[in-house]
Amino acid sequence: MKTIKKNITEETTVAIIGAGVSGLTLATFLQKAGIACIVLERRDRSYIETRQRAGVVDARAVHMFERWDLAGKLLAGPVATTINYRLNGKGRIFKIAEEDGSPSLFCTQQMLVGNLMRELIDNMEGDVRFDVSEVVLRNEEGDRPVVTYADGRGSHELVCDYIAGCDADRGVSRASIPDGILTRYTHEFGYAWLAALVEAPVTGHPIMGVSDHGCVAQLPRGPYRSRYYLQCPLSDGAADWTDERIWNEIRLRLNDETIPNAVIHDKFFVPLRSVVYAPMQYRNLFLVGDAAHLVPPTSAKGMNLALYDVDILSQAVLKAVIHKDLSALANYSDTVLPNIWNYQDFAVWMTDMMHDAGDPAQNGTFRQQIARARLDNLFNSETAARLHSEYQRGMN
Ligand code: RFL
Repeated sequence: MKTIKKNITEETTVAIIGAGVSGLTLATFLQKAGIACIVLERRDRSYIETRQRAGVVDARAVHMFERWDLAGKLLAGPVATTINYRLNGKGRIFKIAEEDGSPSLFCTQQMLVGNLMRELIDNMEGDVRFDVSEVVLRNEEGDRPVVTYADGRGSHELVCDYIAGCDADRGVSRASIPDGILTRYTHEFGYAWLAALVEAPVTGHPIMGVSDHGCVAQLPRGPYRSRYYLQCPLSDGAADWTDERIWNEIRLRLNDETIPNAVIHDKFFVPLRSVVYAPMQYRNLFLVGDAAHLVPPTSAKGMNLALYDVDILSQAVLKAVIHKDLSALANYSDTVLPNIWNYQDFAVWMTDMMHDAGDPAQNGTFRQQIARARLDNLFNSETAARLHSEYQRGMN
């Protein structure tokens, strides 16, 4: 029998495109503040709940969740406050200086996303629509924005006051902005990371390793797992890295023959790049998280910057809707971008240091020595160590 597909028109205050970490956090805050919002997500719920990425919610983001009285429900336990910066197998332990207030917390991105979904959908009856397709944004001067999309029930039209583009780098939100409005700033590092999620926990300190054979990192992902990262040429792909090759390279770069092989759950290949789009708004559309900026994973800041954007945007929407004051929304991009550039600087600093200090074929022996001096400085200068701690905690 032929199904009759309907056209359905609805209204809401904020249409949120994308149910990743930024879309779900924004929706949870708005829902808690009594502001109507609908989230549109092209994937299904179980896919989102199992997508593995970041591991640490930095102290700044912890403070934000505390302000919303959600930290206890959403975040997990303490995280290591040390980093083992190894140089050709020789370790030096950097202690991240704690300040007053809450520390950063361990919480993998999929734990946070799973907890947000439980809080938003199951406890607060928030409206998240999965498996939608053909999302199109209309954001004309003088009209209320309209988002159209399709699902199994037919085609839909969502009339709203604001659109939050939380659909990352390849989404439709940023792509809907006419040519000539945004400037794209980008930096390619010229190499990639192979990311491997393994069935072996970090047993000592999280590792950031420099080696003559390339960078290697091991970061915690729960009591049983960790994620290894291996620098590799852009010409490689995940298929070029067999499990045996990965373990051999980890042993070589950490200069430790005793590391045993373990199960590798997934591998992906991430070309290292930094990107910023400015401004981060156009009429009533506001770009959030990876839709507006990317940082290399060396900095562990992508998710945390997305949460920073949500912090500023949620407060601006509250001011606009509850107090009828549009000033913070008008200044959203100008408020957020200085922080983004600050952490782009941190990400470039970390990435250059960790890679240039290794294989001199990378950028030459002069850059190798400079990068090693930078690394030494973290252990020789209290001022440098303090600044590094501030960046790690997201408090700079
Ligand atoms: P997300 O989390 O990718 O969510 C975007 C959502 O939008 C949906 N979507 C659409 N929905 C409807 N219609 C469309 N047309 C759509 N197009 C897309 C997608 O399905 C998805 O659900 O973006 P968001 O919210 O901006 O959050 C950004 C973070 O996810 C990202 O920055 C971090 O994962 C980056 N990142 C890390 N960040 C950290 O803070 N610390 C880390 O240690 C860290 N490690 C990492 C990372 C990213 C990695 N990859 C995958 C590049 C490690 C890796 C390997």
